[in-house]
Amino acid sequence: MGFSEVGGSTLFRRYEGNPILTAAGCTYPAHSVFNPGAAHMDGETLLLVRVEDLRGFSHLTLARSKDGLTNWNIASVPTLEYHEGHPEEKWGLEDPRIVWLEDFKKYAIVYVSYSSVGPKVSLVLTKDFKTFEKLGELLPPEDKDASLFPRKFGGRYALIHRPIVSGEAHIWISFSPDLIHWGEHRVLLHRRGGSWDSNRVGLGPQPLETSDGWLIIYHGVRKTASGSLYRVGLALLDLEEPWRVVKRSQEWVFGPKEPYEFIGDVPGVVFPTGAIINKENNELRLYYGAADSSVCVAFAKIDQLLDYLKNCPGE
Ligand code: BMA
Repeated sequence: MGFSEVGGSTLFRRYEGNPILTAAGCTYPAHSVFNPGAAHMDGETLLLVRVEDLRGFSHLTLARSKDGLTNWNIASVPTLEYHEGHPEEKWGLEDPRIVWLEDFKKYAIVYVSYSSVGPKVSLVLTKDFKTFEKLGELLPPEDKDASLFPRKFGGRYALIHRPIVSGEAHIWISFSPDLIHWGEHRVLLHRRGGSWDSNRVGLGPQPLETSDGWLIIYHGVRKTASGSLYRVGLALLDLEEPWRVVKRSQEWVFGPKEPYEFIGDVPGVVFPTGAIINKENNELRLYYGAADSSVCVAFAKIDQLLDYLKNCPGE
């Protein structure tokens, strides 16, 4: 089965310049910056960063960099924030995941819109990250950790999300012909009793298409006597039937270890929400929130992740 070094093996390597973004580096007063969605556009890495303001509400702000690591150009005002007419966002916008929707020739950003009756997953479209079209919530509360797939399956869009059903937090997949009406809801990845992902699981970054299937990076939560530990696991979904889980790691492959992952608002949290694949060297940059306080990045080779998954069991 190939059990690896405790704490997530050697698959992911942290960037030595972590954290790459902090509240202190924000262009306006902010409490924390974390859990960014990521996209590649016009030769730049774009991070849509969750910024928590000094009231405790979150909005999303764009940061751009040529190499995706340094010299971040951070917008001087919030990029996406609550507006009247969107009550689903009254308590803030959180944790975006971004895909390029070829159908629309637009980026689809699915994010948590925190309504006064609980968190929902909502959709906004953009072609340039300058103008945005808010389409509102996709599903009722309580729901989080969602992303569209970049393409359709049998004429239907697919959404991975994490509703809480009867108090249980599993990862689900749902389908829609029009991005409005959702159905065919199925559990995709269960939380696993006794394991590092025993209390909750939720999608990490957007699903990543590889030759072997959709690479899913997800977070798993274990509650401990001193709080929850958020770690990261891998799964592989069938390319054409993404409701079929082909492989799932038994171990976590990345977990909190560095001081910046233990010191902050929520200690013991690594929470990936964005990923960029550099096609030239097949390297993945995984963007994650550390301790709900800063933005960090880690690297992995796609081939090594897929090789590792080959030796893992199915769900
Ligand atoms: C989850 C989400 C994330 C957060 C994580 C750890 O439920 O709310 O935004 O990073 O908890 O606190």
